[in-house]
Amino acid sequence: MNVLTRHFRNLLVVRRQVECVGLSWAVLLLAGGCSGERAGEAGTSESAGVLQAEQDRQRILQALSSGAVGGSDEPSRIRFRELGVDSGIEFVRYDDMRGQRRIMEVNGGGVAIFDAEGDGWLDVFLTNGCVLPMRLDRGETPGKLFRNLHQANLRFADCSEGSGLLQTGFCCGCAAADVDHDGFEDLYLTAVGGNQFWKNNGDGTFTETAKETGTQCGFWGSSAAFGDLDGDGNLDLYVANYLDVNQEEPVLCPEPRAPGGYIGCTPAMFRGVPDVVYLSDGAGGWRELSGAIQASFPGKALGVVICDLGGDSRAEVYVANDGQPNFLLVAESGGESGELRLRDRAVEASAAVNYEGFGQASMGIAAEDFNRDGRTDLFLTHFYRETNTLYVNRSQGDLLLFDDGTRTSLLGQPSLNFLGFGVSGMDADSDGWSDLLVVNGHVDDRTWFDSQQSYRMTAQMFQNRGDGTFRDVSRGAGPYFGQALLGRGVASGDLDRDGLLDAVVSNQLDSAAVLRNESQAAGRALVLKLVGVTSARTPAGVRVRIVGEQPELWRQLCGGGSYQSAQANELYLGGLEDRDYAVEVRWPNGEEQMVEGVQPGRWVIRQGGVVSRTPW
Ligand SMILES: [Ca+2]
Ligand SMILES: [Ca+2]
Ligand SMILES: [Ca+2]
Ligand SMILES: [Ca+2]
Repeated sequence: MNVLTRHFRNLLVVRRQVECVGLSWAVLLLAGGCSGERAGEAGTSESAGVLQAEQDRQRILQALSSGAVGGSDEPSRIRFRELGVDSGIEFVRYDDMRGQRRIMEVNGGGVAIFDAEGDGWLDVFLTNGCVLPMRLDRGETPGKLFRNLHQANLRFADCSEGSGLLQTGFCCGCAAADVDHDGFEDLYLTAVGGNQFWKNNGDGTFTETAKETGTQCGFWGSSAAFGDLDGDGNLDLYVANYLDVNQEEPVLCPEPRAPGGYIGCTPAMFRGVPDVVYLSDGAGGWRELSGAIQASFPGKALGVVICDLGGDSRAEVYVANDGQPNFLLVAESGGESGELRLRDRAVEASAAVNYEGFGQASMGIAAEDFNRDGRTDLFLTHFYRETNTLYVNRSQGDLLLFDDGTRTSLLGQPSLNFLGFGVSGMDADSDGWSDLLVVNGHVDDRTWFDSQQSYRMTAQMFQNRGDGTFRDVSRGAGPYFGQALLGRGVASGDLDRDGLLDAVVSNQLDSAAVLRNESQAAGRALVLKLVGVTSARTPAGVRVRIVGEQPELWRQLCGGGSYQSAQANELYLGGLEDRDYAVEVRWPNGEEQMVEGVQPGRWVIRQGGVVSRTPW
């Protein structure tokens, strides 16, 4: 079955499914129109589809015989060492779990990898929960800021107190970017009952500004992302909101047979709440854009990424909804007011539901060009007994189109017994191909009636083989991948500046983990910090390409991604040799800059020409 046939089938199945979630008939008719046009084309290329299917089958059989499936013991280059409390990061998230299994307790929190004081070294922030309802919070469980001490053995110091970044309340996700162009990255935190916006003062301290900027929101915020949605050069903010919950009298699900007398209620028992967009004036002022999101239902959003998916330098927003079709929001100027509108095009683009037409329980997102064809693909983590799903980007021109590559990539089967949350699409072994680090853990302990359904789960590492398939290399990736945990947020960045991407994981009921990358690098890497001048200082959407590499070797700076976590605002291009390269930078405002004589290493490229190299 080829791309267009699948697209047609998805539209038919989604038509049945969306009735459950209240998608309007207007959208269905629109989708039906598109599918009708393409059905004829699909029929004429049926033989090509059969050939493709046979090629897919051969590739899967070949991969099976080489041990790619089922977690082979064949050694891989990828290896991580968990540093434990020696790293200086000592943190166990508090979620006020008291046995009633309130839905707010089980979704955990995230991690931000960002530069808190502008010294070029990546620091770490972990969000924390508190006693619920929030009015009982006495500030005893703050989020923590850990400053990078620039040591080769990777050490951090807790500098929460000194920085004034004293997060209280029940915080979940985080997003980091320099939103007011002063050279320092600010931090937005989502929460149950009032989000927080920490402005970086540039002197190592932070000030909370959500109330004065009107960005508190008030819904249960899960993930957030920065990106320039209206194209004015200032980074806007998308807040992905989850469920309508009452902190004072939460919905509970008593179950006498369960230990403790309760089971976790499913999200289906709650209403979704709409996401919110805030537009920035670039100087610290924010305005909520009401009616910005043109989708047919409010969504139960857990993850969000802002990325250019169509290749036209215009930002799209992809939203992971829990148990519902996902959103692919395309920016357009709306009606008489000329205000920005984000219209959901996920159904037409075959990116709303998976190959079988199911709206899966989507949590985390990795947006990377996994097959190096120049287009950013999407990988989504999902519930137990659902596959994680790879949406391969087939967009051409103005047509946004995705193909479900879960089966052919071999990423489906190994995810069935896992409940995935955070995911980092990192090139762990520096061969130029983006791999996948997935952290897992159930939301409910169901072991009392189903011993197969683990509560704590191991994290997984999938190596991109460069031929469209991935190999589960978890077993050889270090002892951390043998530990059963409740993994939630994960973010990556080159914390120790050795040219390999490290990661930090936020777990529930267990310590947060610093995973130092000790892989055998297949190639050298270029780590780039891009500094916008006429574009936003954190130039979300910037694309960097290594000239002449085939297949395409490029990266895009996206906002958000993973689950409730903020990835380092740096670009990592691996798989290089020790020689000079020419690097093409496409800034978000369309300016192009060619930088020649770039060797592997850490570089800062400032828009308009200033380039500097820092040795490893
Ligand atoms: Ca720093
Ligand atoms: Ca803007
Ligand atoms: Ca691609
Ligand atoms: Ca790789």
